[in-house]
Amino acid sequence: MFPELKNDRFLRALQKQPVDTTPVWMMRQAGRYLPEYRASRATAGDFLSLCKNDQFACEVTLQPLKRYDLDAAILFSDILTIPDAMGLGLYFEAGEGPKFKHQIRTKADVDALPITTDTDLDYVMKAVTTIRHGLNGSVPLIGFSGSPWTLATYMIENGSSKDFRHIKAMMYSEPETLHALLDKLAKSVISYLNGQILAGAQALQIFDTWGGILSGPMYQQFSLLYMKQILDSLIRDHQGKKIPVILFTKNGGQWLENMAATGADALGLDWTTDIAEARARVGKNVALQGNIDPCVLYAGKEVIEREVENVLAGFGHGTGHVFNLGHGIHQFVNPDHPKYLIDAVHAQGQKYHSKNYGDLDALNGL
Ligand code: 1CP
Repeated sequence: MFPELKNDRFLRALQKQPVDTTPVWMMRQAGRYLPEYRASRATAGDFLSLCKNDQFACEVTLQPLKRYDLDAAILFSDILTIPDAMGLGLYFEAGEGPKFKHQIRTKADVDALPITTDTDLDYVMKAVTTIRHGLNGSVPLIGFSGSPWTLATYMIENGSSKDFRHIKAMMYSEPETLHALLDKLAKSVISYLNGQILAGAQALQIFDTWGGILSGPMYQQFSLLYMKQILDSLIRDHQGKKIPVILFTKNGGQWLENMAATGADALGLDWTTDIAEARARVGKNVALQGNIDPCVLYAGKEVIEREVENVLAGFGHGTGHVFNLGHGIHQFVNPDHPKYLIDAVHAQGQKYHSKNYGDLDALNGL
């Protein structure tokens, strides 16, 4: 029903199958650093109108692919669609980031929340299908969701936070209330992501942007446990194709072994983790995605090419690496610069994939 996939480098690398060169995409690749994105947003009216109209969502998803030789597209949407569908009333205030009309602070607030299903987020499923057709088989489409913990931070703090004091206060003084919320979110995320697979997503990423603010034991109980529940309930094979899942906990570098044990196919790394060490620790079990500092894109071509080489060499020879930024691209980046990065990954990446992959894995001690 969908056109045949022409470039499967990204899906192959996630499954540690041989590739000709390292695949690359960028977190937040569709967004404010692109003038054409800002123009589409102005036409649509605002950010949420872009997300809620499948034609607009498709248009902005494809914008970075027109400029750069990317190996994957990511659904244009936001992680906060689930809390919005739970009735919290998401809105964006200029310069302030996301906000809700209703915040979650008490057990009564949590008890009143519904568990959402994919039909509550019909507009997202429709966008996935429209984008998949719009891609016309050029590259695979990534679906995504926030992790339950990360979604809960926004619902309880009512937007972005610097200290996360409300959610942490709840975690220590009323843990059962927070667990009840995380349980509802995990169930909602499962239907949401499975819905995206049925609608046409070919890989998934779970964004645990705020898992890294937790202590080790709290990370296990309040973030990782729920991501594991999600992984256990996702459709992992659809119409004869594997649907790889990437788990990204920002600042989660110390917990890679625990993250790999969830059964994820790949782990996203931020730039604070050494990719060579990460590969030595978990590279046998999972592929790795990352992890150049997004601020490298503020520099010129030569520096970008040098830093790309450092990350490629850090991972070393053989498959199992998807190149990415360590977090989302910044809105002030010059839109000419990502091209230097993406072309450098493809050109310089070839030499890491040229021989017998099994032997090269052995050379790397894997
Ligand atoms: O003004 C605008 O145009 C809105 C800016 C914007 C954009 C472009 C927001 C608001 N969301 C998005 C799109 C978005 N968000 C994508 C699109 C696909 C792509 O990658 O191209 C994705 C995957 C997200 C995911 C997302 N939203 C995350 C997880 C990833 C991450 O960067 O850590 C988070 C934490 C959000 C919340 C959110 N939505 C928007 C903003 C500005 C934020 C962050 C607020 C904060 O800093 O806490």
